[in-house]
Amino acid sequence: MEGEAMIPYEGKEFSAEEMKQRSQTFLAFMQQRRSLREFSDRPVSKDVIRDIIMAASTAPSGAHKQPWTFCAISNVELKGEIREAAEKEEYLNYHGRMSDTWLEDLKPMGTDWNKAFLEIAPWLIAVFKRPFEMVDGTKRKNYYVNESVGLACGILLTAIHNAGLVALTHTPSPMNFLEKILQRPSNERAFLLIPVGYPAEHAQVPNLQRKAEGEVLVFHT
Ligand code: IYR
Repeated sequence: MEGEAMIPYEGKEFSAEEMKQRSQTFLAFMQQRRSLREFSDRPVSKDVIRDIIMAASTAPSGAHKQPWTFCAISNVELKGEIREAAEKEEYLNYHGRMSDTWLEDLKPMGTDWNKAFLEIAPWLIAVFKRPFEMVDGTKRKNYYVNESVGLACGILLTAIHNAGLVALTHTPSPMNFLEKILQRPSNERAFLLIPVGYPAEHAQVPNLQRKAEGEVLVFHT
């Protein structure tokens, strides 16, 4: 039995000064987030991974259907299987399936088909979207599934950064091998594969600049 239909909102309000301080501090903190491809094999506790994922699962979703499943993998054999399958697809991507323009655009990232990080990182988080649910043997569509799961992944990456860890938003393509290896039910589709851990010692990142305010923000006041 659910509780009452509506309950009072219990949010915290900050003074104008505190609000300004918090938003500036958070922006500066988020400016430090980087996608990494060089991970340490240092272990990360299961409790931290659980908290990070449950933070992601607070995301808003269409009709509050929460159409996501997060598989957190530290099992060495499974990570090996996932790496092997991902590299098989990526080899084909980098050797003919991706356009010349795409390969050119990726040059600054220094990527190739080798995905050693899938075995080195202590955890892989495989995110699945659930386009529909099976309810009493019938299909019930979920709503705004990509938007909902994308929002959850944004919070996931923020929670990882907040914990002082690093991640890569990895998109092996196609990635239906994840559904098979992790034996997901028929209503789940792989959405993203996110290695999580500490950065490798002396890890490097591409020297990229983020767009400036004038390029991404339009005020209508
Ligand atoms: N999925 C490939 C290619 C790739 C594509 C984009 I768009 C990137 O920003 C980075 C990589 C890979 O992971 O190597």
